[in-house]
Amino acid sequence: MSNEQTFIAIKPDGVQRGLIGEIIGRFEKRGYELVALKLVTPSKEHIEKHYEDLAQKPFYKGLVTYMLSGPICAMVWQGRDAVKTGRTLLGATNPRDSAPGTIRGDFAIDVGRNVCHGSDAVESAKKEIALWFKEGEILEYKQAQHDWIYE
Ligand code: YYY
Ligand code: MG
Repeated sequence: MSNEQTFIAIKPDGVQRGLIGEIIGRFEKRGYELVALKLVTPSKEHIEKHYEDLAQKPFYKGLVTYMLSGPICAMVWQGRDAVKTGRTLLGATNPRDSAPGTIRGDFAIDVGRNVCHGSDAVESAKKEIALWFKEGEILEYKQAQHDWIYE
């Protein structure tokens, strides 16, 4: 499906380190279509909801504090296999295991400062997009380069 959507966020460290353009560029150059984008400082409740599945993990409290430490660049990217390929572009959760050439493999060292978030499944992408964006904030348009990317 070439209209699969995934939620990608540049975490506070990525924003503060000036990596927004670099990260957006990787998705753009791969051929994905940006359909929503905003810079936000979410509430504690919002972050807790976003990471609710991890509430019992020992790193949860630190994760929430980290995610509240500055603006987050929230995005929706669209294209064929956007969820799976988005995760590939990000690299492994722990940058120690992320291959060079991936975002985390190129720009991060510690798991608790891993620069970016990406949905891990189509279902969670739908939930995350609904949590971070209102309906009117997600655009529908045909990328000018569409027919040069898809056969
Ligand atoms: O989806 P992804 O971000 O790759 O990993 P998750 O298992 O969903 O964990 C979310 C987030 O939690 C991760 O990006 C960093 C942080 N974290 C951590 O600080 N320490 C761990 N051992 C595992 C995850
Ligand atoms: Mg995750």
